[in-house]
Amino acid sequence: MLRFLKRGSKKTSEPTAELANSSEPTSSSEPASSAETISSAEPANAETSNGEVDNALSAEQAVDQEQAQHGFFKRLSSKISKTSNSLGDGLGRLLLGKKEIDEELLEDIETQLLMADVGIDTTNFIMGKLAEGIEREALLDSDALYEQLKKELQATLSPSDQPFVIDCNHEPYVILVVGVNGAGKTTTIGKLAKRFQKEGLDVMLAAGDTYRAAAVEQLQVWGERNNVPVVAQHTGADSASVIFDALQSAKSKGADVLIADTAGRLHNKDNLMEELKKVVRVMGKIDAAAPQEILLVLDATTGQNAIAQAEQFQAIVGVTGLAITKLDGTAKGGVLFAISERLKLPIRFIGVGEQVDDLRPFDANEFVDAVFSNVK
Ligand SMILES: Nc1nc2c(ncn2[C@@H]2O[C@H](COP(=O)(O)OP(=O)(O)OP(=O)(O)O)[C@@H](O)[C@H]2O)c(=O)[nH]1
Ligand SMILES: [Mg+2]
Repeated sequence: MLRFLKRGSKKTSEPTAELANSSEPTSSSEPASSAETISSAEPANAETSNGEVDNALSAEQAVDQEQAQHGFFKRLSSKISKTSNSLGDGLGRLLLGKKEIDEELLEDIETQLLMADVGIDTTNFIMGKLAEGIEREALLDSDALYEQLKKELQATLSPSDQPFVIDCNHEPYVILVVGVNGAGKTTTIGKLAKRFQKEGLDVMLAAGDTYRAAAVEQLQVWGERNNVPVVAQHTGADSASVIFDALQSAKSKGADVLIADTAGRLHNKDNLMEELKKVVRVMGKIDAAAPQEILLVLDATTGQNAIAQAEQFQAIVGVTGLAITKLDGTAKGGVLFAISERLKLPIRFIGVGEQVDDLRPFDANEFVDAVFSNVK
């Protein structure tokens, strides 16, 4: 779940000043009116002196919330159906029905994990844990093995189960989004902008991908769709300077969140990776603590290569969180377990489609449950 650490007193003034830079958003894309609409559309935050109405509302909201949760879970299960077919259903078929545990069964489990891209190291680790249980005679048949395997998979993900928290003491809270070409950075930014906006936060975007033709326009389209201002310059401009301008602008307007896009880069190209260091350094001139989050976007369909990418980005700029995209398009969602086991980095969000609502905060138990949701 998304959580926000609220400032002691939330500012009341809406941004009104025009941005100085002509390349910055026009007043028509200012968030003021949308911010008003959003806060008035959030009954949970409404203050009322009538306690009864309050209680009635919260009971109704609790039911709504539960239904929404159930709906989300069903959607998640169907979105990651390729992974659940290969991993969850595959393991279910192998294990359920109180079969005897033998070498062949253990080998089949191993193969199933490897096929779902759990990775050799993580698979060995999990198989080792199961072998311990068998030796201790704690696991006597395949049903027990199945339950234990689910537990081990959940435990593997637990270091990454750290929800994204926006600390509103930072004004703005800056998220720098990095990753290789086509990983889904810009799409994830669009989805995040919508999500934060729904939570009543003033969001600004920085079009820091000045490298790829049409990258600026792509972000602007997301901005226009959601009525979120986008600070941009022309293609070929200095990325660090665009992001610097955006941070200055976000500060002066009192934005809650600034999300900065960057160019996709090969993780093994030193000069491009150096550019990212510059972006971080330049931001530090305005706010020593910025960026508050360096969100690395990884494409799940790239499998084990995602781990190599993460290690490189981590070494250069220090990744603080991950968004793993395209889990809808692959049977290899098992890579999440490998990523978590190897990197121990928080997985903040998972992308399960191209639409704006196809982004979910990552919850380890929910993910494992969704993987095994079809298993009876
Ligand atoms: N199926 C699916 N497609 C996605 C998801 N996230 C992004 N995409 C698609 O992946 C493609 C690349 O996404 P972008 O957001 O442009 O990727 P990028 O990292 O910004 O790419 P560059 O700017 O070229 O570095 C687009 O066609 C997106 O629609 C996802 O979760 N699921
Ligand atoms: Mg992009």
